[in-house]
Amino acid sequence: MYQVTVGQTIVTGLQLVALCSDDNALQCRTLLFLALSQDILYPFGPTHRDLETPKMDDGSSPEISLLIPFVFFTIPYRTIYVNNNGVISFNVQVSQFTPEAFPLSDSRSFIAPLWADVHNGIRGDVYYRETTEPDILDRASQDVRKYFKNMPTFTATWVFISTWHQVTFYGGSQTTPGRHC
Ligand SMILES: [Ca+2]
Repeated sequence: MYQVTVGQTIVTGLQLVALCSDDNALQCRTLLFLALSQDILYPFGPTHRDLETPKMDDGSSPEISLLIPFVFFTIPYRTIYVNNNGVISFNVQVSQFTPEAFPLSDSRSFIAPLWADVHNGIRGDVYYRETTEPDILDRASQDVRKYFKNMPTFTATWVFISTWHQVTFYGGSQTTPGRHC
């Protein structure tokens, strides 16, 4: 991914964690993590049975069927796509590499943790998995209670983890990211 500078700190990993609870009515939230090291991120990669998007410019995962519907702005979605250019989308893949302001003029609906011209065909990996592992659910529940003060009893029953790990940008190389934005 593009290297992001936060203060004097350079961030080289990004993860979007989507999670839902069905305690009462189904409710879902998303958490975004920028990381200096893998320690901050939820576990990811092949050893955690992650799947990986195609290593190519502007590529996407196949349509991913979810164990539960993910509720986004009151609409339940039963499938999603993980797109290399930093977008989790509903209904359609997104190959668009130039971000634009929301709401989009064509009414597409998606989550854009890092909408940029990523090129993981050159460097890096885009991983994803859904899980109901107890350790992950516990961590997700604690994170939601920590970051959403109005949800002190949130109990995650499902989690989707997508990770852009050390990806570079279109025009980058094996030794980039080196561009700051
Ligand atoms: Ca791209």
